[in-house]
Amino acid sequence: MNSARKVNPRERRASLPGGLPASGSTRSDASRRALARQIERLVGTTPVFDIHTHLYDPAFRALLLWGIDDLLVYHYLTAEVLRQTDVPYDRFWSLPKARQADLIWEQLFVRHSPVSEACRGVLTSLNALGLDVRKRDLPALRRWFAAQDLNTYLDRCLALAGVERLCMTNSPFDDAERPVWERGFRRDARFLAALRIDPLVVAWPDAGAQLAAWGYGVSRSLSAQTLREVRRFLEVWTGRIDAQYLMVSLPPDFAIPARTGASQMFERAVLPHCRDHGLPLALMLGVKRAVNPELRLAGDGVGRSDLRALEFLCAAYPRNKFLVTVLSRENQHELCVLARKFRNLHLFGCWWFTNVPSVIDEITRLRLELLGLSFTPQHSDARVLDQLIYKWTHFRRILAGALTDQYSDLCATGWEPTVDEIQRDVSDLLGGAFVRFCRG
Ligand code: FIX
Ligand code: ZN
Repeated sequence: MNSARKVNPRERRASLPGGLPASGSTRSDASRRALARQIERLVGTTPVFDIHTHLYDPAFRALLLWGIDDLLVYHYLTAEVLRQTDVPYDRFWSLPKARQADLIWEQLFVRHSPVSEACRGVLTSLNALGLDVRKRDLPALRRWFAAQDLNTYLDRCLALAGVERLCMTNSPFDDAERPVWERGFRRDARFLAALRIDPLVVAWPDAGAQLAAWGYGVSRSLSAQTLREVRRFLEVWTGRIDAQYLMVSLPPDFAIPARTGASQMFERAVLPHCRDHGLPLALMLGVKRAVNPELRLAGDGVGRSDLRALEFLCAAYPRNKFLVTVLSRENQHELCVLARKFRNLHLFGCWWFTNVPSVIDEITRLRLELLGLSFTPQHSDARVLDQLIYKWTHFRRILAGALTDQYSDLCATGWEPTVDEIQRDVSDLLGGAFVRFCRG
């Protein structure tokens, strides 16, 4: 990927200011501040490859969400507002989007200070777009967004977020997106596809009934013929969307090997397919779907995953590549240790409930300490275009802080990283290592 920013050749050769001070014990405050500024600049200007989002190529039109109302009704905020009000759930869902947004604005921004990460995120994005958030004027914000042209606005959001390319989440089982792929369209090269296959693994035989309706010769039981047809389905969709990887989210108790349909589906269809195409399989582990169904998309919870399943997969299938993120904070250390054991395992992102500054900071430092630079510390999971701005602004700040500490500790040993070396490392963290893993 073309991610290296232009560096002045003089600067390239230079070591960072500082190094061991005369005493040999600590760096001076001034040299540490210079190091921090340098890292902040490199982290702030290196383009990102955002490897998991729920955004769509603009050709999908209304499926690409953007603007103030979509920012406000993000499911992270619906979960928060439904704690602050006693509006009955069904009454809330019966409201049109703009009225839901009004309620969220009133309750989470006006009547209480917007201190949660999801609230702060809205304000970071608005502020970066040059909007005056002090006025607390929702109608004025709506007027501003209504005047934007989507294509120009898309470029602006990507530029403000520093996102060069991103992966969508593409499900053939989604009735809104499937017909767009089937019709065909001119791709925007910045939007890459990832084939999402949850129903095949967690909702068989319902998913089988869908496949049968689309002309695949499948039955309820996972017979050899059915599994062949599932592989044909995967072939068709991998090719149609030019998938960069396949992806599935799994509950905490997912087990493999096991005498379950999910285990069979993996071992006899999904893994062979990924091997044949050299494609990674992304596993998002630890989600408990619909803990409170009344909250709809906001109703999912978290559980600690049994990572023996992942250990088995990595060990038994060395020719498969696994991209993995886990939802439970309690799993993070164990996951890092697993990644040290298996080179076919690449960790990515601070997913969903771990995507809050205190936990991102902890996880990122842990990964740097245990894995060095061979992982992808973040993805945005953005569902609304404008969220790219805040998700990456907030993350870059944390990454710069963590890297400053790591490089300062390095300097204390007498090893002085050059600007070029730090640029290389940051480019790896923001997409380069992912690209190499996928190609390898
Ligand atoms: O399964 C996923 O890809 C999750 O990221 C989503 O289902 C979830 O709703 C989300 O948006 C989390 O950030
Ligand atoms: Zn997601």
